[in-house]
Amino acid sequence: MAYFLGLDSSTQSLSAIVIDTSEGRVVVDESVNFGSELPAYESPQGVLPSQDPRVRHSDPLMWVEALELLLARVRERGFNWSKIAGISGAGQQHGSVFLKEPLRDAGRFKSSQSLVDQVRPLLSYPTSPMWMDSSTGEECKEIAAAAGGRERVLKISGSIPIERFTGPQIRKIWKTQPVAYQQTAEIHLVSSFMASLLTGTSAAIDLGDAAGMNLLDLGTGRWNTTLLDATAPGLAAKLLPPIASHTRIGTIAPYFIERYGFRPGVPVIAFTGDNPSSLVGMGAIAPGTRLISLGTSDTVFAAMDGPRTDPNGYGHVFGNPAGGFMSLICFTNGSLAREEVSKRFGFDWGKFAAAIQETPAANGGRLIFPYFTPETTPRIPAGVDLVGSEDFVAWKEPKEAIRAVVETQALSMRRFSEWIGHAPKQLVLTGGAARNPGILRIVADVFQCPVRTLRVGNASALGGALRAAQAAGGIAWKELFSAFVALDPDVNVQPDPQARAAYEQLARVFDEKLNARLARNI
Ligand code: ADP
Ligand code: XUL
Repeated sequence: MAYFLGLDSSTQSLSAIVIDTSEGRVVVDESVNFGSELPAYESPQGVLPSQDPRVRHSDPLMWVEALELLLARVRERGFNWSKIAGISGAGQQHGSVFLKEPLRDAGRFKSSQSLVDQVRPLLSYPTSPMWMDSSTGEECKEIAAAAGGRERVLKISGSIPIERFTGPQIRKIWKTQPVAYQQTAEIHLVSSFMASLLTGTSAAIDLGDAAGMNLLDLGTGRWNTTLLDATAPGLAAKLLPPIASHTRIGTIAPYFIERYGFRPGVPVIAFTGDNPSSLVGMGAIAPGTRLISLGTSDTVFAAMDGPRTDPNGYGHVFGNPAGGFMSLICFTNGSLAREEVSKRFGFDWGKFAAAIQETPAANGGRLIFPYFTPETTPRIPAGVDLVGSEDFVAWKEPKEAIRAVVETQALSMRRFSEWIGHAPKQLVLTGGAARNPGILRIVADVFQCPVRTLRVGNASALGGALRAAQAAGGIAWKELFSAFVALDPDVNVQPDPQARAAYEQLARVFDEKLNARLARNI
């Protein structure tokens, strides 16, 4: 049996990739978009509406229903799920799911009823705080104070207390929803929640995703008592001990065997975070390649030799699912900001790319900050006008405005990823926006570095399938990468050396303007 399934439960969609390792082919590549296909959840971009711009939650039942929809659709299109020999996957990082009871009986989900109806009563809190939430500034301060300072939290967990990270989010639930917290028996990340559904039994959190919680001791790979105590009382009892990412957590639950025709006994390998999974899906488990994912958020990441931390407190250290560590910097206003400007001007992605081609590098020194929602890198809280809407209104020329937003994003990625060290020799890009030639051009010119993309677009779902093949199928990474991770021969964007000086100048403008705005507003 040579078919392996990788799932990716991301912000806006759930995707599945099936690889056939005997033929070296991707045989299924399918997605369910939450906003357009599950409108009943009223989450156009995968997130529930909220009066407070800092609060961002999602409905975990939407992810459950998407799983059913996806499995049914792939089967309707003629794929037989009984071919699958191993499953793994990934979830958007940091988001938490609160369960009233641990799942112990793999047979508890009955195939005669929908999974959504059976999961609903298990939730001790109906929604999941997710990575775009920035409402836990107070909790971050409290955790830092109780744990001996931000630097200490950084040293132990690889990140200072971060608003979107799970620990501060859990603390907020404990403070504001004490009954729900008290009724919670188990807390999951999106990754371990999705894995638990598939096996019908509670899945532990893997070391890759666990590092995004402000709770893990990176050195020992265990939950850290100081951080647990600083976060919420009784937290240790609500978390299963973290596990290595290659751990086989169980086999596919009878529910999926009966409903979708999976073979009994198919192993499920621990799920991980979408970024750690992309590291695998991009074949970059060893240090040396710098990766950029242009999804809902933009992330810059790379495998690391050791757990070196960002002295400025913006970057993070996560677990590398293949062992060791990875660095990551996350920019909340990635595609969110690009969508915002393209919508304002009524530009589709084709016109968006053309706008960049028709305007000069560095736009004569003008910038537009892309902070349409609160930003994590640099930290821009809600209520602060950092887009500089006065600049925006003054932009009579939409094409220049589009270039300005993307250039500012690229400059920000360059500046805030400097701590990773060594200048990259090549950048490999993935995510929805990596299809846009205009964006690739700007990234190549700003970094003065060649930009490549991969043949299989969804690196996170592919990473899930590859991890399943490695851990459940015993296939070596090298073999898997040579079969499935190929650079797209048609995309090789060389930097324009003539743009170098213009971007050095623009980088200085960026620093000055950003520092001035940060000083003025915060
Ligand atoms: P996520 O995994 O975070 O849900 P994806 O990597 O699937 O995100 O990327 C989805 C986003 O990619 C869309 O929201 C859209 O803004 C953006 N996108 C899709 N196609 C293009 C394109 N041709 N140019 C620019 N952005 C695009
Ligand atoms: C990473 C982060 C996002 C989410 C959603 O720290 O918050 O990239 O994983 O993709």
